[in-house]
Amino acid sequence: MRASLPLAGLLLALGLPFSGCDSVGADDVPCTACASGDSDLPGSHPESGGSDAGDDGSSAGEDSDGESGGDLPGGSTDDVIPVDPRQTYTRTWKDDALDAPAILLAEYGVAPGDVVCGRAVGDFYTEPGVLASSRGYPLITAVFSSSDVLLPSDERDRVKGAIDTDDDVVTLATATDGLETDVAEDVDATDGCITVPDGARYVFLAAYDTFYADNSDALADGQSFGLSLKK
Ligand SMILES: [Ca+2]
Ligand SMILES: [Ca+2]
Repeated sequence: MRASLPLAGLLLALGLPFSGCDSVGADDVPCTACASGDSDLPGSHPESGGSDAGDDGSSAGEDSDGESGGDLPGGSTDDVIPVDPRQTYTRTWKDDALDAPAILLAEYGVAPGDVVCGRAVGDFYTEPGVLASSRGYPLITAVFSSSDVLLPSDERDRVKGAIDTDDDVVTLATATDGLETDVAEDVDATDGCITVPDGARYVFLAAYDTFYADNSDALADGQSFGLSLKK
């Protein structure tokens, strides 16, 4: 067992994948093990054995935190990166969108070559009364970068140090005037694992949308919108 039962229970209680992500050794492994709550890896179920944890495993709701990063903002003891649903690194037009902040990977203990798994938590309203998760689109996209520079919102290639990865997510044209927003380097971060590319020091995250000013956090199940991160 690599983790204590309270942690396992906590992750499961949050609906987060517990096993698989931190044991992926190969590049570009599909993240089915991460996405599935009932992976067949040993130790993934707190109710199946686990007598080595030293307690009765019934304390799923307590605040014990077996990992570093427990003090990060986001209201969780896991590494959840908050994502304002109005933020993006893509081009916007006639839209009061917010600039996506540059997130220092080292702050989350992530370095090039690491396999990290991300999963959107919470939900947002893509317009009043419409949950983003109801659309069948990605929820969060990401782009790695060598620098923290984000160019003005009317430029298409805003992430100056963007670093390409194998996968691409196609972002949609702006709601107003239909300007193209898609760039080559970004990926769908809604639910999957990726190898952090060489040279990456930062990551930018965006809610997936065509118009950002009317977005708001849905606080689904009391959870702020964000990206749950596991190494
Ligand atoms: Ca919107
Ligand atoms: Ca793209």
